[in-house]
Amino acid sequence: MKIYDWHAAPNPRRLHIFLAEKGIKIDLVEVDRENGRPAAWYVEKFPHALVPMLELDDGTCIGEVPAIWRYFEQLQPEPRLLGIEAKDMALVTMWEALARDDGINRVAEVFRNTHPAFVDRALPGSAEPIPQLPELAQRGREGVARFFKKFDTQLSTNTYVVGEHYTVADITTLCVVDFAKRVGIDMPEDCVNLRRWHALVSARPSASA
Ligand SMILES: N[C@@H](CCC(=O)N[C@@H](CS)C(=O)NCC(=O)O)C(=O)O
Repeated sequence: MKIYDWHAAPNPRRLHIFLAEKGIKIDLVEVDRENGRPAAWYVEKFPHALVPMLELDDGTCIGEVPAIWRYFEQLQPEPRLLGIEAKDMALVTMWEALARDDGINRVAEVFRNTHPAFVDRALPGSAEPIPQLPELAQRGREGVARFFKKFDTQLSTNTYVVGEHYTVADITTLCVVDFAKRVGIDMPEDCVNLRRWHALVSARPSASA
């Protein structure tokens, strides 16, 4: 099996960190870009035109990071990164989804609606031109501010995003905070809980996977 990748991109990073935590090594194929989009050969193989994607030895193509996580968690359960018992699993799923929807998608809204490389490519995965909208960048910035506050509050009573164990909720949240920094938005000074947590999870070897 192999993973099709854009190594520096935030969604593939969610997968790299997960695999590093589990100690799983897989062949990576860096997808080349054509006019900024994934190359035609890749889109033919995987018409959703997004990375990362896991291709199994039988040719099955699995996209969407949580689907790929679930596949590997089933193959190699330890360390458990999707939660352990029913309540814990539900909370991990909830907080990971919040980090994705309130966090990574809001930063992406800023990034894709401002960066010159994304003119007419404001959403990923589409061959149709999608124009940049400055209003969406502004809405994204406001969303990122709400994300910081929400996660700072959650981390005021939790060592990790959900309780005392590192999970995929931490992985996506870390990718949000570091992606936000790339677009010039840092954690507010008064988000002391988020900052404490960020130092903790950034010190794990997986953070540089
Ligand atoms: N929901 C998807 C998001 C994947 C995604 O948006 N990947 C970006 C890279 S971070 C991409 O493929 N971009 C392609 C493009 O910009 O055309 C997942 O969980 O895998």
